[in-house]
Amino acid sequence: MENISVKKENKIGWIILNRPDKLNALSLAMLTEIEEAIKQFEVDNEVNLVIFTGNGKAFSAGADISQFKELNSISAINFARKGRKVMDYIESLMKPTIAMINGYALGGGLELALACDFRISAEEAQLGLPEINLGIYPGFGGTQRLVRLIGKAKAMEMMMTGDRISSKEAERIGLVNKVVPLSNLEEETLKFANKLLEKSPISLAILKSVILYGNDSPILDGLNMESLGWGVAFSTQDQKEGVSAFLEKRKPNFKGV
Ligand code: CO8
Repeated sequence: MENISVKKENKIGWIILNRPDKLNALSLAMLTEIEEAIKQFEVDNEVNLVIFTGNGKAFSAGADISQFKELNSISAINFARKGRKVMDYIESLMKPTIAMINGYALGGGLELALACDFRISAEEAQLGLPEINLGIYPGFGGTQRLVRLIGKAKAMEMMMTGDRISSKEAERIGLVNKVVPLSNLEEETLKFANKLLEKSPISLAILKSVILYGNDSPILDGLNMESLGWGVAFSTQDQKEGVSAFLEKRKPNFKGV
């Protein structure tokens, strides 16, 4: 891969955006590589969780603006749809995902982080959706995901002013889960990841679908999904293991089946 680097370590799949000289701007080629990496991690039994981060001083400064010059209305829609497709794919991955925000997370870069389940940010990072300053607006799902995550007022403020906010402010408004100094970012992210890795991967997968799809449905449908998911969880060996471990006063050993 030319624009990202990928590695597997201790059940974690890493996707590291790797165009540091361009602040990890998301080109069409990079989006394709991210999609490919997700495709591999999706079916890899040695990967139970995926972490995105950036090489250098940015997580990602957004879609590659240099590619905008060639766009007309049709190709702009295609660019946006390509990005959206990749973000939707990330969001729907049945394994937990974490954006480890090491620096600027702007525009499409923040939209990528929004498609992840969790965001852990370096104190030094800045977040924003500055597209309005280019005469456009977020096009990789941000207009919808940000509103759902932090509510309309703050989301509209971020999108309509284009102002960047600090990680601390992002934490205050519920945009990021945790803020830590850059020097501890990887350690703290791994601590968080390891908590998730101790759980049953299959229960996490069912829970993630119930939360994601339930959240976008009328509440009765969501509640029904919750009950049905419960039934599915009870058909797994991990559920038997979890209950047995509790009764036998030991730590469960979940296998993801
Ligand atoms: N695209 C392409 N190149 C970029 C981008 C970008 N988004 N951001 C930075 N770069 C490049 C710079 O051009 C520069 O390249 P070079 O050295 O060749 O001149 C290099 O990265 C370093 O950047 P700076 O010199 O600007 O670094 P600074 O530390 O001075 O500034 C900033 C950092 C503040 C992050 C600044 O680079 C900046 O404002 N970047 C643009 C941020 C932005 O506007 N992002 C939104 C992009 S649009 C978007 O994401 C839309 C998503 C939906 C798209 C739908 C498809 C149509």
